[in-house]
Amino acid sequence: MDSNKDRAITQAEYTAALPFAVFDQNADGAISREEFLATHHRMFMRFDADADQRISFLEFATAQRAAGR
Ligand SMILES: [Ca+2]
Ligand SMILES: [Ca+2]
Repeated sequence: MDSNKDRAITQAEYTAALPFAVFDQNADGAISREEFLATHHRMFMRFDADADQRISFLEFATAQRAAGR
């Protein structure tokens, strides 16, 4: 996600990593509250490797490394 490798995630990098279509699941040209929350829920599940409903620092760091590959 940190495409310019400055160890910080800019707004532009964040936006590029999360294209509109990922949120707009039914492709109706708008992101509903449900679509927005569902997408973030999926992200949470991906970060929460051991599924204990909490993202530990290690899980967060691992997910960030995987995303920045
Ligand atoms: Ca939609
Ligand atoms: Ca966890």
